[in-house]
Amino acid sequence: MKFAPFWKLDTFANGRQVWRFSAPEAFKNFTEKDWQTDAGRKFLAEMATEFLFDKTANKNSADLIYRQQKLAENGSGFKSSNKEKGAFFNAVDFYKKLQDPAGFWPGDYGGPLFLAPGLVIAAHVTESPLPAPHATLIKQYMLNHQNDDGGWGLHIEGPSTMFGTVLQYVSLRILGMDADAPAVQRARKWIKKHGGATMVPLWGKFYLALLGVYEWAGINSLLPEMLLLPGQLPIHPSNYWCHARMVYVPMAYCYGHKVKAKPSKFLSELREELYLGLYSDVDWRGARNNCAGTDMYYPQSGVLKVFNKLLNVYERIPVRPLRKKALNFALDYINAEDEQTNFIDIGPVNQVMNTVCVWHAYGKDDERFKKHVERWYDYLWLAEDGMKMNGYNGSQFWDTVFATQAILEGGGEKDFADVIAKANRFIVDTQVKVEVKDHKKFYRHDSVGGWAFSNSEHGWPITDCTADGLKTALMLRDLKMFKPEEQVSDKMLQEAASLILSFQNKKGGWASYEKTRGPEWLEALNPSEVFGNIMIDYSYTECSSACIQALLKFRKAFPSFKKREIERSIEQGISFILSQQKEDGSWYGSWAVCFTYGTWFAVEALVAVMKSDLKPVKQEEIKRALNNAASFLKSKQREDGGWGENFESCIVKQYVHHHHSQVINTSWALLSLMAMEYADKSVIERGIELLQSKQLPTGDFAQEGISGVFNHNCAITYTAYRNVFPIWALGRYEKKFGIKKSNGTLINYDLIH
Ligand code: LAN
Repeated sequence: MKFAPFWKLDTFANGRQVWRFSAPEAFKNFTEKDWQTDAGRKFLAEMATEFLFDKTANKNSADLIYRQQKLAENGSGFKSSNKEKGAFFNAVDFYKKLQDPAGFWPGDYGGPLFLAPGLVIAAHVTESPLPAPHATLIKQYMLNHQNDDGGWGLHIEGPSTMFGTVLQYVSLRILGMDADAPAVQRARKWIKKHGGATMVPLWGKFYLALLGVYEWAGINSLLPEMLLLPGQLPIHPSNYWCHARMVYVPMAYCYGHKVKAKPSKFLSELREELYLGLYSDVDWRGARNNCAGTDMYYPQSGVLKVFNKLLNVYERIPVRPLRKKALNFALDYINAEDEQTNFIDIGPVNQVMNTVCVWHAYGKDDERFKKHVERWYDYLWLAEDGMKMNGYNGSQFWDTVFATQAILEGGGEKDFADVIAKANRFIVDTQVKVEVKDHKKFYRHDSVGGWAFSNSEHGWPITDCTADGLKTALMLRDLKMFKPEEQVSDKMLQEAASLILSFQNKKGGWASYEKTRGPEWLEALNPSEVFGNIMIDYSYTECSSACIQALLKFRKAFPSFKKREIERSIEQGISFILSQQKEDGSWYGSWAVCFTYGTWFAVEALVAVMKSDLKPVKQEEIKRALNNAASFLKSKQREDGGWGENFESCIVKQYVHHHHSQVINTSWALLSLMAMEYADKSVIERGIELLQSKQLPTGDFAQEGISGVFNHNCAITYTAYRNVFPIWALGRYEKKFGIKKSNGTLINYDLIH
């Protein structure tokens, strides 16, 4: 690696992580112009070749840049593992080397292919081009992930879609590739073969319209006035899932103002490249409801079609004062979200859209615009396949609480006390301590006591992040390793528990960020075409299980705090989980792949309640549910002793085997079986043997298939999972049965620790 050393991950105590480029001496202080000189171009081109990524064996990169740099920094990273100590110890001993001094584990959270194009387009529209070294590696990433047929998927593992292809096409052109470069030509061929860019789904149309290479007339009304409706009306955006809401607001702003990049020769060329005929001949109105078959996951409902027709009629002569008022409110809303999240915003989509809005409203010299641009880099991640845009500003908190629980499960606090101490610090620091400004005015749920998925600068608390934060904080408290002032205080533990209670839905389940607000029929208005279940925040098995587990643990530590309320809440939560079980004994997982994940969560909650002194009303039902879950898991065990689930499972909602066993699915299945003390131990033994056989000499595990998902259709990378879940499963095993030698004989665990 000659060029990677010029890239360095800057990390901060609050979990912020930003890749910085520091050029070698000869290129120091290079301006954008300098990079265009022969010497500059040569340097960049050579750098790009170092990030050529061979995806024939696996489309997933393995986060090698960060990992190799960190291991090199720690010196001892490449030593092979300690045979005496067993697989759990070695897995943790490796993983600890990747921990940041601030206590979290930085890592790749890429995967979706519609995120970086949003940034590239926003940078172009706002005439704030990305620095050449970043642009070079973003381009390389896109080229690396081009499918053999010339197109790009919705995410790195997916088949080509119009959405993925049009967005990468436009991005590659903006990033300086010629229209006749072979990769660009192949992409254009794909686009034309599938009907041209009028077939791109709504979000693609939106981005193209911002660029001025698609007409706003070709988009159904996004009616900013929706924000002025009474909040009680289900279609008011305050009732949507927060991600849909926070993306709707800047989209409506841009639509209302018909925001558009300054015309240029380049953009006129682009206009003529994307469609089947001449740009001037495109039937924009006729294109509004077009969507390529390759992309279609959630077709427009009849209700949405009627709704769109009505709105489009209004759009011919919108009521001026109303429009103005709505757009002003949208801008207030954007400013509030920016301020509440320190310009990180809830996610990568509204971050860049808000950037464009703020640029449109206040111009490039405004502080707010500059703050936005600074935060772009919080979303960019560098790996051996180039520079990608993460699905969030990182998964810092989530990975930290999982890693901590996994290490504690195997009694790792003795050998890894410093790892645990750092994680504890991070958990204490990232809890939300002050209420978000104007949170009621902008439809935010309370936040104090909660934890976000990434860090506190981002600050949107999530039900299960809060629950796992609370659970982990209680586990750390049980260790009695820390002074009271070093750990989450009793008061803040209680705040977390109260917040969890306040998040619970009437029917007993928990959604992701807020309570479910709108009715289920709102999904009929989902206009995205590519995502399912985005309109409201549904109750999820995973979120509900995490909340139940946390409340059960909390109740033990604080038996009299909101006693009745907590007991009722757990009881109702359990009913929800039971109601979600499928015929075959499994649970669908909404946030990772897939049934092994959902089942693991459900089983943990059911086992935890059965083990507690709270005697649930539905004991018999729980026992039956656990038995069925066991049969399900057993039925999916493979010849080699492992479990392997394909991302397809999430889409088709049926278990789909992967080509190979996967360490992550195997770990979830094993954790579930061990939690319920599955009687046929050979099933567990074979699974553990598979995990051990897959452990690399360093203690690491290879990156296999992609493991995260959202909205049923888009995959997302969780780099930490390949380490954390084997650690967890091995820890549980060794704690119970002792260290298993590779030849199958056990070593007594107590003699070693
Ligand atoms: C996430 C990341 C975290 C994830 C868990 C906490 C793991 C989960 O248990 C609950 C749901 C949640 C919070 C989640 C929801 C959807 C997110 C925010 C993401 C997968 C990260 C990216 C994704 C977001 C929607 C991507 C942008 C796309 C849109 C459709 C707006």
